[in-house]
Amino acid sequence: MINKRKPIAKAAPKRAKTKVLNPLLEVYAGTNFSGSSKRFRGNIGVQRLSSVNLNDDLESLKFSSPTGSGTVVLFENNNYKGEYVKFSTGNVDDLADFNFANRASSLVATSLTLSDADILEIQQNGLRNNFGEILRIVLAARIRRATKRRNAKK
Ligand SMILES: [Ca+2]
Repeated sequence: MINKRKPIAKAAPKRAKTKVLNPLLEVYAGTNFSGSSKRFRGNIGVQRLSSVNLNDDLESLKFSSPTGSGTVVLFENNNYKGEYVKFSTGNVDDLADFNFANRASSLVATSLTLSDADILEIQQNGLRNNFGEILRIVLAARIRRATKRRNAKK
């Protein structure tokens, strides 16, 4: 007897694929893309790598952008301060080659090509609105939750 299969439910219409125009940054605690890692997509700034448990803990990275151009900047201190090193798209298998192993405390990744003047602007005035700042949002949410808890205790 032929076991007729149930008609397969029609798959939900696929969402139109969003155009991938965002750069993708992957950072690693070990050399050669090993160890703990974290992915960041989009034009973003990470004010504190400590928030993803990677403060002073980056040794390699991969950076790609659909436009083929872009900039990653690693900063020695939180909030884009201190010495920095910048890279265009590509892979860096050992940040020690740039004297920046286990030093980065904040970073910026963007499909824009940033000049040193642009970076100085970021260091002095912070990021503009066309950047996301993931960890500021996380921090704000944390503060909100803490305030709620305090109020609930009253
Ligand atoms: Ca640091």
